[in-house]
Amino acid sequence: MVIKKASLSIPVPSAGSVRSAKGSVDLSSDKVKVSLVTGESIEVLLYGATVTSWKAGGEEKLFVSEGAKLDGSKAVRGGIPLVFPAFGPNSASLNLPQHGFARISKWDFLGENSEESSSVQIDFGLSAKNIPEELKKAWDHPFGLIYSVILGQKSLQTKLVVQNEGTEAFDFQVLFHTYFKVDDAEAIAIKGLQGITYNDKVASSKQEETADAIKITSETDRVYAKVPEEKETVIEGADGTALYTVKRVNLEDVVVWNPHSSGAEKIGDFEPKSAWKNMVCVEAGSVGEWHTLEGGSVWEGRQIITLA
Ligand code: TA6
Repeated sequence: MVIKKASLSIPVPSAGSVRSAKGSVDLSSDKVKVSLVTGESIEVLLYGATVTSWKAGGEEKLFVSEGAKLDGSKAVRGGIPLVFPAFGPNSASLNLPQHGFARISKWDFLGENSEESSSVQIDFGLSAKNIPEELKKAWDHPFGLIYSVILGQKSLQTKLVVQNEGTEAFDFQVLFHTYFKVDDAEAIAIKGLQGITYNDKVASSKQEETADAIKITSETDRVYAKVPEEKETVIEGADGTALYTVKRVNLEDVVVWNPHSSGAEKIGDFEPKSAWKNMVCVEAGSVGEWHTLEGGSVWEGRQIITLA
């Protein structure tokens, strides 16, 4: 879906709190916290606009490594890092850091802009002015990003709007790199991807998914391509109940990643090394191909995560 450029004039608030009947939005120097009157909450670092906590029913729903840096010194190992404008090795081919620059840049907080009575939406902005000169040279396009994080009682949504502020088209990829917290990664099942062709980055092969229930038994790193939007991805617990359901809007790929014990050993900030058992990444995005965005146009993609 591409819509013509929208003009934005949202005031950028200073530090402080905004309270409403739904809850509160608290801005500090490095993060924003949203708390609903019903008890749910999120925390989002201005660094990378990285969601680092989502609490519901008194439980943390996102995995963050104990070795994660939360001081802006490197991409957060956990939560929901935002991959843009390129995924994985494509970043390197553009001479960009792994997974691009969005997750390692300081975003502007654009305030609360809730559109629904049952949820609170906070927005973040990033444009060429926010990114270091050397990265600008690697991907030199006049872009604007508006990233929305929307907290509901039983849901968390992340939405990215990409604006091409120039006259020349540019290509980009995008991914919400969500680290879901689970009790035992080897006991869960991931459903909704049967029949989809995937790129197995561990086996370096392309295969069709034959399993109705995908199990994590070793290092798993797969890009499921062109997954029909109506096929939601479900993470089921050991007892068969749905823990998380991921719905995509205008995002055609799903990445499934768990480093398992062998992979965790190789990742410096993955701590403790046994914590691979307590996470699984199911990532909604568009990373199999490149999106071409014409000058002056706008693209929007969204994931909607719901709890059982
Ligand atoms: O999304 C899966 C993946 O691309 C894996 O290949 C692995 O590299 C993971 O992301 C973590 O990447 P990071 O750059 O955060 O260490």
